[in-house]
Amino acid sequence: MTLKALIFDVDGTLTNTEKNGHLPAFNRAFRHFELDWIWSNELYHHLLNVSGGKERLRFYINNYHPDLGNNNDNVEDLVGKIHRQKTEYFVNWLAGGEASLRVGISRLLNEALDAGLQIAIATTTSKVNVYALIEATLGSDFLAKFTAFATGDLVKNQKPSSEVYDLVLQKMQLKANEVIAFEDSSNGILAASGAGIKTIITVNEYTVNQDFEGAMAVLDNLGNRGRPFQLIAGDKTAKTYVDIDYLKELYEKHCC
Ligand code: XBP
Ligand code: MG
Repeated sequence: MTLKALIFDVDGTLTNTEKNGHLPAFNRAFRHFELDWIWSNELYHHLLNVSGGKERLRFYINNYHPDLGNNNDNVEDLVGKIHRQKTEYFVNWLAGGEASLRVGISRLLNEALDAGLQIAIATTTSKVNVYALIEATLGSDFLAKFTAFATGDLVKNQKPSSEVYDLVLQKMQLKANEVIAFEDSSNGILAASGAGIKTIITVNEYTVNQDFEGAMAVLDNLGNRGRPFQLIAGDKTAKTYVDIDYLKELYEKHCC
C-alpha cells in the first residue's frame, strides 16, 4: 500500500474558528431571536464535546432549558432557525477576512499536491461554511484542488461516528490504509479511527487535555521551517515540521 491522500478536519485543524467565529455567531443568533442565552467561552468549551452546531444547540436546550424541550417540533423549529442565522453570521465573518489558517496548513497542502497526493475534507460543519472558509483563506481557485468534501450536512450521525470519514473514502474511492487524517479533537480521532484511518493530531486550547489514544503523533501544530512543532505524544523524531517525508515515515510505521 502507498500513501495516496491527506484528509483534513476543518474547525480546530485548518483554522481555530471556534472561539472567534462559531461562538460569537451563536451568541449573535441568540440575540437576533431575542433569547437571553449567552454562551461563555467556558460553557462553549464544555458544549464542544457535542459535534455539530445543530446537535450542540439541541443538547443545550435539552440540558439548560428543559422547559422548552417538552415540545419536540418547537425545539426542531427553533434549532433550525437559530442555526441558519448563525451560519449567515459565520459566513459573513469569514468573508471579512478574520480567519487565518493554522501554522503549516497552507505549506503542507501545497507540498501534498506537489508530491501527487490528493487532499480532501472530512468535517462536521456544513459545505457552505467549508467553502466560505477555504475561499477566505486559500482563495476560491484552491477549492478545485480538493478531491472530495465530506461535510456534516451529508451524513446522519456526526463525529465521533465514522460516517463522514466513511463518506470521504467512498467519494475518493480509496481505502482507509491509503490515507492519513488530520484532526484536533477526541471526537475527530474516534471518527477517523472508526473508519480505520490513522491520524495526526494538532491540539488547540479546547482539546489539549483530551484523549488521543491511537494517534500516530500529537503535536501543538504542524510546524514550519524555523518554527518547530512540539511533540506532545508519539515517537521521538528529528523532524521539526510535518512534511511529506515525515508523513511517509509515520505511514510506513503505522498504516501498513
Ligand atoms: C466542528 C464542529 C462544528 C462547528 C460548528 O467541526 O463541531 O459543529 O463547531 O459548525 P469539525 P456548524 O471539527 O468536524 O470541522 O454549526 O456548521 O455545525
Ligand atoms: Mg475539529
